[in-house]
Amino acid sequence: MPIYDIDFETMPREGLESIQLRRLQTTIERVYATVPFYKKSFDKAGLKPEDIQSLDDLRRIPFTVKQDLRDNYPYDMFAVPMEQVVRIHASSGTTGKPTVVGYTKRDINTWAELMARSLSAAGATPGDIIHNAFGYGLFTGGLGAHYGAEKLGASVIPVSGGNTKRQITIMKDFKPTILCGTPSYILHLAEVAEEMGVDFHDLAFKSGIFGAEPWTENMRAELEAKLDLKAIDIYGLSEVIGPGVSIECYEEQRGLHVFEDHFIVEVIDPDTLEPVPHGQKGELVFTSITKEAFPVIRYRTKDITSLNPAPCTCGRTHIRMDKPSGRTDDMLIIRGVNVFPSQIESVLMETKQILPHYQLEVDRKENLDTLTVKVEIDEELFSDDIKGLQAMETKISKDIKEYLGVSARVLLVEPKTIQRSQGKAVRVIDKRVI
Ligand code: DLL
Repeated sequence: MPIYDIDFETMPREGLESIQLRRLQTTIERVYATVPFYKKSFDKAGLKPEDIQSLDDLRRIPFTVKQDLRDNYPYDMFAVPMEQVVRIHASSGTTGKPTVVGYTKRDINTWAELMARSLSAAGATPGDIIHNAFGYGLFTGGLGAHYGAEKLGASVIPVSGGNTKRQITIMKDFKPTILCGTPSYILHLAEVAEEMGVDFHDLAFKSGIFGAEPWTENMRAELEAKLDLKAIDIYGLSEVIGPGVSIECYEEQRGLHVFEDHFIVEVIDPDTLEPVPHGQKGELVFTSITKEAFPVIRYRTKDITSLNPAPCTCGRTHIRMDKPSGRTDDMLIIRGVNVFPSQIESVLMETKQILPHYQLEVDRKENLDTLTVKVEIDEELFSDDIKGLQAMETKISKDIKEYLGVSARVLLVEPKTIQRSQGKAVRVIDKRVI
């Protein structure tokens, strides 16, 4: 596969690291001079911008967390005057105020470049037609992929999320070759296509670029089989830039290359805040080194993954992060056992006749946590005898206990009982906090 930015994406590590250091120093000088929050946090740590003499010195800089962004809501983390800000996005978050992020003209251009690289890594070329089902709006998915597609020179269909039947007609008639969206919405698209008698094997897709929420390898297998395409994982977050922070390559589909000429990545132990060795899971931390309007320094993402520095057959020298398995704040603690929704997904999808639509309900009864796993099954199976269903529920519940050590009540439900999303799926309903 051709590489969009061959110079930067395949640069030997030494050259890459010297660029990173130069860009880091410039960024630190700028934020120290323009963002009171960073000046205060540096001063408190007894650091001056000129103390950053090597990439290792980054570790001396304090972390930034979501609460810091909330405390500076809406614009106090911006490093440029509003006259230079040409775009604003925000992520809703589940609690509290949204996080507001801004972009200068150059930031928009950087982001478009990163997304053009990402699309290209997923196999897109200027001749491709991109069906962009990421939501357009304050969410960064839609516009991020849109600008990247245009930068690459591909044709983009800005369908956004929703209006699902019309999307299927568009897929049939406009013959898009690349599909973008959240994996949960794409599954819904597949389901509606089936109802409309449209088979993805008759459509023209070669790659799907899916992200914005965790999805397992089992889900990948399901999507690839159903949609007859290569499913590529893309990662990003509004605070860092949006989608296009990292992406898998078409060749390997194993680990997401972080665009290290724009972001310095670390993985830390969320308890000790110390870096963890490569290969070991921890919390992802990013420092942006080229952004103008909204630079972030050592931003703790809460996303959990590990880093893999091994060379990749695609030729990119940029480090890979493992498929994110969840967020530290997604972790459910059920009677003292830690469990992530993605682990439950893995177990569910090992079972035949289970549909990839599930939801976890957590409650507290008589001071004890309870976990109910609702999952849809085949129409046919559902109309089967009740005994068969119960046996299957018991079997899955046993598997969950065996693999994850947590007791769960499994409830097999009729197809289409669980709410479909147009963007990110709501996997957990935690009644303990309502
Ligand atoms: O979700 C940006 C994006 C759009 C990424 C489209 C990929 C595709 P936010 O709304 O700010 O931004 O949410 C960021 O979503 O911290 C992760 O917890 C989660 N996330 C994003 N991509 C992935 C992924 C966009 N590939 C938050 N796997 C992040 C797992 C992901 N989680």
